[in-house]
Amino acid sequence: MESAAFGTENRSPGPASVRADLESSPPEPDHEKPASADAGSRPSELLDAFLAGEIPAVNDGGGSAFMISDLTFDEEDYFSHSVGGRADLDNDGEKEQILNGPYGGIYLDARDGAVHVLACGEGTAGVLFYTVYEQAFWIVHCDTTHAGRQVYWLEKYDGGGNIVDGFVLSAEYWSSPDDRYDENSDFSCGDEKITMAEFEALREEILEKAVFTAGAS
Ligand SMILES: [Ca+2]
Ligand SMILES: [Ca+2]
Repeated sequence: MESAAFGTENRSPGPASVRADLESSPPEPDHEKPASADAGSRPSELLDAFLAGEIPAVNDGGGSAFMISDLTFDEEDYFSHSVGGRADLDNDGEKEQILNGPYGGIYLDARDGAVHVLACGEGTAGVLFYTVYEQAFWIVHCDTTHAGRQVYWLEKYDGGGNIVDGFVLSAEYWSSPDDRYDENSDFSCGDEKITMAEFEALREEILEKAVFTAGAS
């Protein structure tokens, strides 16, 4: 994860949000299992094995590995997860597993004989969703619920867990009276300044095919 690229307010890194879940749902002491299954296991079988509680998911970003039993699955709990669908989030022809949940939940990629965290919701200033843009899947974090800004961080992955393309689409209006969004806001896409109309057109394009994975349902 390139967590440092995101804002810091009201955010916790993925592993911490997983850890927070541990407090309401104590882990079972089965972390001694090997982190990888048979090297020949297909991605879909590895994801099935994770969902069945047979293997952990590893977090390349430095967080600890976790079992599905470490996550909260309780409809009554706002910080609950639920098993979502599968989609080719990294454009490698294999489907990844979505766990709907807090701030967009967790996306899991099976590769090299193990299940890896590909992306996770990072708080209200880093809400996770995915979309299809320019004929590819993109993983997006967004910050749209705070005053003074609307920011979308878009990242395109390959099957090796690498980010192969990315850009930030943003509107900032900190300095306007009442944090008001209008044509005088600062709009940018990557390094380029754009107009409000260009910003809104791009935002519409990105949101048109967006799939939101926050919440447990
Ligand atoms: Ca894929
Ligand atoms: Ca993959």
